[in-house]
Amino acid sequence: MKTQVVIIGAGPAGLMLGHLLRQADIDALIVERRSRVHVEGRIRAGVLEDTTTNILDRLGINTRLRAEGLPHGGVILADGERHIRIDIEALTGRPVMIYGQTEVTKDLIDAAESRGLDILWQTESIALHDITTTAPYVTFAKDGEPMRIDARFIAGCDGSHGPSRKSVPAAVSREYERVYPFGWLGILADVPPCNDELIYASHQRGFALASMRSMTRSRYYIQVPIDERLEAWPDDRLWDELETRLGPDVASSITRGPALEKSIAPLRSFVFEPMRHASLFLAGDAAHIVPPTGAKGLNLAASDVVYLSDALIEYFRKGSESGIDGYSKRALARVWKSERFSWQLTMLMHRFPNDGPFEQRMQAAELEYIASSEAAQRTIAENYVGLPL
Ligand code: RFL
Ligand code: PHB
Repeated sequence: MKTQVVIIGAGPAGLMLGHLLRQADIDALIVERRSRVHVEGRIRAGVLEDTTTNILDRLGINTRLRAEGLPHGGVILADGERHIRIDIEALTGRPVMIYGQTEVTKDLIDAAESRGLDILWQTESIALHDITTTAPYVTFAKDGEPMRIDARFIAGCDGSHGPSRKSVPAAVSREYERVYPFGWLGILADVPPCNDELIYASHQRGFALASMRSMTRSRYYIQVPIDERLEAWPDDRLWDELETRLGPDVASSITRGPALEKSIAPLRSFVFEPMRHASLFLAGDAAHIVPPTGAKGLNLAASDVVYLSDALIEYFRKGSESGIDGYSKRALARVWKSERFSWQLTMLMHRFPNDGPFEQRMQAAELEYIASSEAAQRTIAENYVGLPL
């Protein structure tokens, strides 16, 4: 097979990139390791910046998003004593949108066929070849048959464990990493949310987050030690802990229900530079990871592929390489700012095992400052809603 851009991975990065290229009449094809059912069922992000909703608008894949998404004009930081409301919309003029990554993924997959975006599901053993030439190709197996796709470019949108990043030699790349000594235990349940806006709570026993997917589906998280076992958290223990950490006022509004999904995700900050190596481009989690505290992962995947599709369209339409040459630098500039925000919010809101009374007073003083300063609230609001592209 032959195409112009072969995309590895049908997560948000790969799917959005594929659609942006197809909209510009560029041939693209996606190769995905998992099944469609698996990809559509993965429970992940829930908060979309308007940079991300704008892409879905631009693609015309927004009917359900506009009908079912919940615009949120504010977000709450709670510190045990008070709720600090960050009025995102008043401070930035823009809201964020609550719409699950599962729904974004489903909408993009549903629209793929009619737009000539082929997705090959359940492929095995993908390998990248000749990426330093202008005729790279990938090989893999599908239904036991060996296959090969030739392309002008390869887009590595294969997430944090995919093979694309590993194809870039260590001699020309650099990794930056911070691993946090805790994870997030998440629960999804078909119960109404406890509050009409998200609550990020800093508590002596650890961080907690009250989020939602809709007015009938809630998503909650608590900070747990990195080596925590899921079996240690039957639903009732988790609901008890959420009530404690979110505080009595919120607790009285929590509706309990059986877990539709429950899992523990480790927290990590990671950046891989550069995001291009000759004919290979990296986008999304393949190039960087943020801790989920800032709700930035999916949104960074979206901004990467806007930059990348712009660059590839310029290349195929005008024969100009300036866009593709500038891609890595342009994308990384936004990546590092989101890394900073996600790291800072993580440091502010979590309990660190080695922190003493001084560090805890610093967290308390920072929350106190945020509560009293519109400038501090504006800084949080403009980062949370998404920095301009
Ligand atoms: P994905 O979604 O991981 O997709 C990569 C795809 O590549 C496939 N793949 C392969 N395909 C072929 N061959 C191979 N060898 C392959 N290896 C892998 C995978 O099967 C998969 O389909 O990466 P992408 O597209 O870059 O998207 C990134 C986002 O998924 C991620 O950043 C977000 O989910 C992060 N995130 C959040 N982001 C937000 O913007 N807002 C949030 O509120 C938010 N909350 C979260 C989150 C992530 C979480 N977890 C589970 C880590 C909450 C959590 C708990
Ligand atoms: C979620 O609803 O899954 C969610 C919301 C906000 C975050 C992280 C995750 O910061």
